[in-house]
Amino acid sequence: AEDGYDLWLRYRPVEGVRADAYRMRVSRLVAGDAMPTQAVTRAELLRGLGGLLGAAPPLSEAAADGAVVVGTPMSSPSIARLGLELGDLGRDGYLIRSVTLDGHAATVIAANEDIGALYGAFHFLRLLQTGQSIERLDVREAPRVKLRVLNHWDNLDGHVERGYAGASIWDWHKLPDWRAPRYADYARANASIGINGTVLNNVNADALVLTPMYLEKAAALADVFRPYGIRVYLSARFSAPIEIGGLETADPLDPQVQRWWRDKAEEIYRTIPDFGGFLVKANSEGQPGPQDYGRSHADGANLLADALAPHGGTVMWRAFVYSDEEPDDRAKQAYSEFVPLDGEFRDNVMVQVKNGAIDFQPREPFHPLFGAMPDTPLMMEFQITKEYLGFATHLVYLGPMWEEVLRADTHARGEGSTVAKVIDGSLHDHRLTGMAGVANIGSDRNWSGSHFDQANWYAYGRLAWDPELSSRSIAEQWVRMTFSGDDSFVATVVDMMMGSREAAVDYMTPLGLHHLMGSNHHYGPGPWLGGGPRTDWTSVYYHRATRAGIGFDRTASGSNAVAQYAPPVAREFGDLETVPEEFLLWFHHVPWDYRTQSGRPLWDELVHRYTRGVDYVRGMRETWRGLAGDVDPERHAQVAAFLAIQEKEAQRWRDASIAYFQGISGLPLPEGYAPPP
Ligand code: GCW
Repeated sequence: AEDGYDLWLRYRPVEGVRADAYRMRVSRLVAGDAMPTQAVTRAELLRGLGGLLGAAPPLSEAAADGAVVVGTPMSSPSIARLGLELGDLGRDGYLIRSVTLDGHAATVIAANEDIGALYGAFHFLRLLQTGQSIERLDVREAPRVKLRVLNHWDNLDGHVERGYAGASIWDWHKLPDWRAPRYADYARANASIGINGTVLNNVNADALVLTPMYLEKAAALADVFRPYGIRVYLSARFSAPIEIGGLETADPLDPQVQRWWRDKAEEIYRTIPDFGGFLVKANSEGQPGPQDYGRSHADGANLLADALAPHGGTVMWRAFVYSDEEPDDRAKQAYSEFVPLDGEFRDNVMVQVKNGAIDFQPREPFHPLFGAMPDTPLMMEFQITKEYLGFATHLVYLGPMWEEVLRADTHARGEGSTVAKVIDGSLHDHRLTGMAGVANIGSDRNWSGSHFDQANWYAYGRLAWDPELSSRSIAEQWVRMTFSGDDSFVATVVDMMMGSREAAVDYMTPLGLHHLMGSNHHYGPGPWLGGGPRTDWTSVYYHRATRAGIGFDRTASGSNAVAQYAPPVAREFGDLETVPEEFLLWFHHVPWDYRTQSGRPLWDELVHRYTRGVDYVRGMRETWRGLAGDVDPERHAQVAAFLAIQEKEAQRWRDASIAYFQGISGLPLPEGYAPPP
């Protein structure tokens, strides 16, 4: 059934002349299976080529015309004999090349390590899945980022925090004895896009996950993932020494606490020899942390880093913090707390920074920490699950949002100091590099809660591999593999996807507005929300609308958050003349009649954009309706139904927001715009 379970690894038959051309080039497969990674590589090629070409190529030992030869110089005598230049490909890189082997036209997929060959095999399959020529191949690929991990916000009771795709896929109850086949499919999907790590449990962590019973369960998952090059990590609760260790303190400078973590690390590595390390959320949103003992984030991170170091583990310490006291501007807190600690972290610590300073909003300027901690490797944290972008029903392709952030210029070392170069380590010369994506995966048959949300998982992996890829080309590949290779279908769907994020910004939070969603659920509009325990959890704190104007003044006359950026960026954002209009109300408080670039006064422009967002969704519905013949009825119907929900919700966002802001501005709707009901 076309239920989406196969993701982008559908391997449906290629038709026509292209199929014949492929068959000529894929007459047999030369691939070993002596090691687990080799075995899964060979199995994937047989499965993929079998599906794409109608029959799997026979396995063979010797080269022949049309042989596909996969392996490393160690595993494959043929590859060793070719004397390929593999030096700079590292552990994960590969090359794919059309060669002459013992007088035969063959294709080699070669790497230094088995895992590189697996990545190469997936790349080769992708060429066929996307209808590329495989006649004269000369591909060289190596990832630009070392740790490419998913963060599951999965609780041990099966609930997924901010998860919209059913319950957790980890069936803790049946682990370790029952290893659901789905775990291997999860690993295949991730390996196909280069993901090499997964944090199994929520950053709001339960210390129980570090007890022997759960470590056994995690070890079973690690066994399933290992052949696919995926390491298991766990979120560690900072107070675990108290909760499961019987200590009275979790003070990072206490020798007993240090010993506890060292012993715990040893125990973990006895159970999971290739354990990746810890992810930690500390002193944020009520989580325990080093500050509870008057210590710094560096003290806390180094405690765990020292425990993991003898085993080669890494600490991913989150910078998503905000203090118990109410700030003058929450956007400034992570920078204020972390920049003074630059250089104080151990070598095996990475600081994991969300893309923006508030919280995964539909649009935020890049986080001011990027570029501001030259002596600390910073990891990117993107949110694949769409907490603030309509959950699973809204069709919102996140590729353009991530691309926008990665291409943003921090100016930390002059022009061209993009966020991508911070993340890939090239800007400040770091070898430890990483990207994290908060997973959108659950027990739903289609994994992600909707067919189009699979694209976000896919795009995340591709960008973690190469942060400079274009989100359009990623979308194009994904559509070809997931739906159809028909050029006009692909162009239509890709266009629709590419505009979808801007549409969500328009109908939710245009012109730099942010954090206007309903409290707790974060789904629908709630710009009117004020009061409560902390103003920085409300909406009115962020939009600051009055009869006179709207927006958060983050310039020198306001919170001066803008000063956290490098001077050229601070100047650009801080000046009304130069601030990009999409960040206008993020940085400035302006009167309702402020003239925007379109010539419309601000109020009219807001109404225009809210309306434009809804119109875009209506357009997507029509477009999709027109594609009924090009997609199987099952998936077509679900996407259509979800688009109908999205239109209703977009309309609600628009109407509610306009009605609310109109109540403040007191201004009439511009001509031609329907009033909210
Ligand atoms: O985005 C917010 C979410 C919380 C989340 C927190 C975080 C895991 O609303 O659910 O908690 O951020 O990133 O720590």
